[in-house]
Amino acid sequence: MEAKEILDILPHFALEGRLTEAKELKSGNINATYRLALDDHGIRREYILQRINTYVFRDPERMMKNIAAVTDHLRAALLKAGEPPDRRVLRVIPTAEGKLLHTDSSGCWRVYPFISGAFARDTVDAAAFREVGRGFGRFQQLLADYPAERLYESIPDFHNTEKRYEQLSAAIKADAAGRVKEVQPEIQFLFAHRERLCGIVRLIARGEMPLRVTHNDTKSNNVMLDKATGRALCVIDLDTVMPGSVLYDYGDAIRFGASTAPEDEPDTGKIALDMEKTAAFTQGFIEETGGFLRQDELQRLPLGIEAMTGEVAVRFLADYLNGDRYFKINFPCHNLVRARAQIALLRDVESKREALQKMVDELIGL
Ligand code: GN1
Ligand code: MG
Repeated sequence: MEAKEILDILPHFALEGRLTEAKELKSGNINATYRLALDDHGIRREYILQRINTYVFRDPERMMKNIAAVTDHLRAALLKAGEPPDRRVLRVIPTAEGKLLHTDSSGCWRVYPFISGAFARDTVDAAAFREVGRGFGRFQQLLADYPAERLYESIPDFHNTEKRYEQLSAAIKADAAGRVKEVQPEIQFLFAHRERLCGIVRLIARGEMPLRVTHNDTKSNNVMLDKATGRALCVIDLDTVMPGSVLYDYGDAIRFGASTAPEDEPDTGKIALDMEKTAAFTQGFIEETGGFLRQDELQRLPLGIEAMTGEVAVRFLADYLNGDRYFKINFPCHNLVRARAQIALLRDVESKREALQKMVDELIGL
């Protein structure tokens, strides 16, 4: 993306000022994200401009309606709780025509104000990870009375692990990139874990796990923390807010934020679950959600870690076999490295199953 292209996009949005800086933020795997600074008569104003990946999000207009509805609800809930919402909830900046998106031949674009005095990180220490837990927990709490069935499913069956296995089976069958022969141990490992990893799907199907409004992409870098106080301020990346299980949000957050190594660490010997970070996140999360989640949901939180770690391994491996069409990659076997890293993490999580259950049981007073 050239600065010139950004200059072409900006006049379509209801923004004041002249562009002075544009920087691509590379941590996301799906959309293209730019942090912009504008000079508005001597005042510096910062924004996030994103090009939505329409291969992944098939109906961006409806997705943006979800985001507008959810952020309106959050804003009202914060005001009711006596908290100024400005830095605590995303705000969609409309286009000059009053729409939520600008679409032209260069893509599908949206703008949010950048939240000032805040930061988000892939890697956080235990204290900051507790805050991330509070942030995602509070998000669920503020949305607990939002009717989940009103939300559009921006990616149908996003955390339906069973469907993810079906997609992996189809990828193996098609072998579009001729890579199946290289990944036999990974395929065997993942299929041997199918029953266990589809545990949440089974609970939902049997009516034993409620559907709530969930975020569904709870990486630590999706909570902005206040630079001044270190406290959780605002949950971002609302593209996949959909009906789901609390185990998705809890499990995905732990698999990303409590691993001792990055999600794509090539040296699998470095990958383990950090129990101190896991406990810190769990405390923060339960502090905010303990009041409305059912006891059986809380007790089952550890299953979320295994299910979300295994599910994303299935997704990375399927994308590798399909020839890397979904996730952005930085080198040719990036998706395979990611899948192997998640398998290594899953092995370690499994070995800590009892300790994880004990930790959760103690925190919920069992
Ligand atoms: C994608 O792009 P990002 O970082 O928001 C993906 C998540 C995966 C994650 C793995 C819509 O998230 O489900 O867990 O990569 N988002 C989508 O890093 O597929
Ligand atoms: Mg995301």
